[in-house]
Amino acid sequence: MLCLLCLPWLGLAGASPDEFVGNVTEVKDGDSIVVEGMGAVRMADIDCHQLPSPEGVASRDFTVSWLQGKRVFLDIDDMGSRCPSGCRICVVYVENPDGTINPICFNRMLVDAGHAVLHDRANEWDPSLWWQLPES
Ligand SMILES: [Ca+2]
Ligand SMILES: [Ca+2]
Repeated sequence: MLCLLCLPWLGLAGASPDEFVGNVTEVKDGDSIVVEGMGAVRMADIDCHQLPSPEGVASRDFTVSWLQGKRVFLDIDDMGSRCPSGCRICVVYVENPDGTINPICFNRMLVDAGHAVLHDRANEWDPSLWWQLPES
């Protein structure tokens, strides 16, 4: 039995990827997904290139390859911000093959891969902290 409380995310500065767990049923574009039981989710503090530009397609394909059908862990905005269409704003974490949570959030992975740029909006996160991981 997986012990959720034993997963090593507690050392993450300000991160709480335990607020929702669900499978990704749809990837709308690079930074927008649909999570089973949660609905539409917009990734916080980043902007991907827009579809249908080639860069937008590449961003979406990157997210599809990582997240489509996969289990994700969501840190939901404690300040309650929503995207213009009403969806939740979240930081997304992926699962390692051994079932632990990858401490590098997917929002950062999109930026590191060149598929998104930072856009620090009013919410609970300072995205610069995503590059400050604790020693393990
Ligand atoms: Ca939160
Ligand atoms: Ca922010």
